[in-house]
Amino acid sequence: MIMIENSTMTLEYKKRISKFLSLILRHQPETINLDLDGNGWALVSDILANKTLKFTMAELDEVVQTNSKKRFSFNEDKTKIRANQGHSLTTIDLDLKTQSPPEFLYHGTVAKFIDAIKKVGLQKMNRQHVHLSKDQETATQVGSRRGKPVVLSVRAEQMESQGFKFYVSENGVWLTDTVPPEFIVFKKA
Ligand code: HQG
Repeated sequence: MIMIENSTMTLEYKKRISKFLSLILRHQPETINLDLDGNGWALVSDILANKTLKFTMAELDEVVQTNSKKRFSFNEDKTKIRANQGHSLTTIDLDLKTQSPPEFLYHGTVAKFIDAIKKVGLQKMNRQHVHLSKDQETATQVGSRRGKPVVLSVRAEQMESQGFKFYVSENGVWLTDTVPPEFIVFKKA
């Protein structure tokens, strides 16, 4: 077994742990028989005891602190951990507070989805919410995960004035339930 010192954790190893945490905290806790409470919290001790991917508390701490998107949070005494957003598990209630959005929010996607989005708007697909970014740079990065990015502008303030609710996750992602096509600005390709 390769021992990895806290201070010398490679980016690759951190990414492996981060992906593992996303899997068990957002999508499939059953892969390691992990219990999540109604608000998405798991016991850190349960995670460290898992047999699939071994790491120490110091390594977990480093992954949580240095994660570029702040995907995970500890509770105050670091006995519990949860994902800040992105769940596909429908039973998790993150207890998000509504917030008033800026005039525009942005959504990064790719060209092959545009026809469908024009017809039915932005949908949650496999997640609990539609994810929106506060700036075009972030939306460009989100879209780039799937290919050449297309950034859509969403008239968020106008949506709110018509009764749509917006939330912000712990790590600054704007969330809403759906964005009907009439609130989306489709630029010509
Ligand atoms: C598209 C990552 C067809 C949508 C990112 C997207 C983000 C539609 C895909 C976070 C559609 C869903 C979320 C419709 C939406 N017809 N396609 N009506 N409506 N789509 O991954 O927003 O690394 O569930 O454009 O950085 O891409 O996980 O959502 O392409 O913050 O922390 O369907 O995931 O963060 O894909 O990404 P996703 P997303 P993490």
